[in-house]
Amino acid sequence: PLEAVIFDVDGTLAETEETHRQSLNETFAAFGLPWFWDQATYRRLLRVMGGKERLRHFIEHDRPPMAAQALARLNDIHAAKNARYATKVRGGAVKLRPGVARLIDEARDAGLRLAIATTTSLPNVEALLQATLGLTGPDRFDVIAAGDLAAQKKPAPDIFLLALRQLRLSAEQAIAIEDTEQGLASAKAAGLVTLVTPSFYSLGQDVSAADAVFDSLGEPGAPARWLAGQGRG
Ligand code: XBP
Repeated sequence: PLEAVIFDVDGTLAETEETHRQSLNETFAAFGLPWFWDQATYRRLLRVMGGKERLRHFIEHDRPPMAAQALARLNDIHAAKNARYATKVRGGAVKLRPGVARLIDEARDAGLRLAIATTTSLPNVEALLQATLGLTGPDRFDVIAAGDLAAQKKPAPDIFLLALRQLRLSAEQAIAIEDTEQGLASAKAAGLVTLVTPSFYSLGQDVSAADAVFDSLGEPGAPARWLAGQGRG
């Protein structure tokens, strides 16, 4: 039977990527880098999962001005971005997507355990959960598998496999909720039944491998009914 639901974070729990993008652009300016990622650029770069990996890809493939200096300070730039991001999130810049809070409550009421499997750094996840669900928000999740805890980021299955290991469950006992093609690939490679709810930046991606697709987790009844259906048989 179904025992747990494993949530992705960015784009799934909340539309966080515009806040990541703003924090990045502010950080570039603070570091004296003449770079600006507009939405089209960010949409393209989001195909590379992980903030550090994305920056490295941009430096090595786009060859922007001051690439060498930036590469030497990659970890500092990423840490500064995350500090700005966490401040914005704590200030209420990001809301949960419709239906997310209700689904979390309904899943817990139904006796399911909750977990997170994300590419994002752990402090960012905690800031988001505290800002949106209250200071005890992170406690609603039995397992938070985040960022560099996995050797390989999505679309590799590592982070979902880590969440399953920490839950002490096999893939048949859990389902994943994702928003992107790469996240879906990661969850599927881990053997999980996967629900996809496309987000601002992932809209239009090929998510035909999903077991279910909902425009929003707030569709009346539908995601919860689907979830309940997964427990049978
Ligand atoms: C989304 C990502 C992250 C965020 C930025 O991950 O790829 O890189 O864009 O976060 P997911 P960091 O969908 O798995 O939650 O800079 O902390 O990586």
